[in-house]
Amino acid sequence: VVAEESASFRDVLDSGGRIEPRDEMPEGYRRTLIRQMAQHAHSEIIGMQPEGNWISRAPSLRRKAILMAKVQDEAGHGLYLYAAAETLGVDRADLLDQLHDGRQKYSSIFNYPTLTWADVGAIGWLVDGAAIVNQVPLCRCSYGPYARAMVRVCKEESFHQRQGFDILHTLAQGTPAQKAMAQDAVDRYWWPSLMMFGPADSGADSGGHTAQSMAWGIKRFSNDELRQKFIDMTVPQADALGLTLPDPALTWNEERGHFDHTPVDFTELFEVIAGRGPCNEQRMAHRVGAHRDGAWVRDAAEAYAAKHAPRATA
Ligand code: FAQ
Repeated sequence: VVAEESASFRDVLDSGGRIEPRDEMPEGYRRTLIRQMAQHAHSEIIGMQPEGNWISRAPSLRRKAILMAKVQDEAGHGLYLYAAAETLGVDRADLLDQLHDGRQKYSSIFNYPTLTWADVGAIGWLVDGAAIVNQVPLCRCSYGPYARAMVRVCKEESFHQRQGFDILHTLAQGTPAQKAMAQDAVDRYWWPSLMMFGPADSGADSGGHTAQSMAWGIKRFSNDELRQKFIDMTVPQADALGLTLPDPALTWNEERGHFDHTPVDFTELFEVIAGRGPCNEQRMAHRVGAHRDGAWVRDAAEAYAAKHAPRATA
């Protein structure tokens, strides 16, 4: 790790190559990747909670089996991402400590409650849909281990998105009460899903990391570009579902070749990121409690490894 970009590092980026763990890299590049990858990993495991809330109440055995598989996939995604982050010389246990004491973040979206079964559909359709739009370009991220982890994650997210669409499709074709439940879930999850892409590219609501992350080939598109891509993709899908999106300004702009929309209220995003969303306290308390309750499993695994270590090296 070096302070400045070296010529060899720049050459790899300019030729579209991959930076690998043993390659020389600027300290800022390494730190940015650790921040983003850890935040991404934390999001995957905190993201198990809102849907996990419905496993015991899924409306059929089939829906329950599918939801259990999805939530388990999310644990797997967390695992790939923590393992990928560890190639940058950090320790997973330390990353978890940083999540637990608030030094690292997780996605704002998982601080919203899942009030009905339709919310599980809205999460699959909108949240996984947004995750795919954000993560497909990350398969071309300049850091090899992150890019490779994203390939498999994206394949699994595509299945997740289809299952969410299928839940909402079934409800939207059902009784008026079921259709209303689906519409209510979409109404509540639409704006928070748009906030997943992060703050605006410019102005008072802008983030700050995008320009540097794009120069380093970590991000390939800006937050607003990806948000627009997601909106353009989702409007026709809402039509196919027979549901509406809660934004009267959504209209096709022929000149821009995109849907126009009401600007996102970033005050809400910043409030949620600062810990003041509807479920932040509950999510963190559950996570910290699960970690504490799992201490004996980690201790047992360590004792087992220690017992078998001499045999493994013999
Ligand atoms: N929530 O300058 P930028 C999933 C923070 S999908 C919380 O734009 P950057 C799948 C940001 O960290 C969700 N914090 O920053 C799933 C920064 O903080 P700092 C996970 C946010 O990094 C589905 C500050 O604001 N996906 O889990 C958010 O260049 C269903 C300034 O922002 C990923 O993490 C937010 N929404 O761009 C699982 C994707 N937005 O350090 C279960 C990878 C921004 O300055 C169920 N990450 N911040 O204090 C990324 O692509 C990027 O990190 C962005 C943010 C686009 C999220």
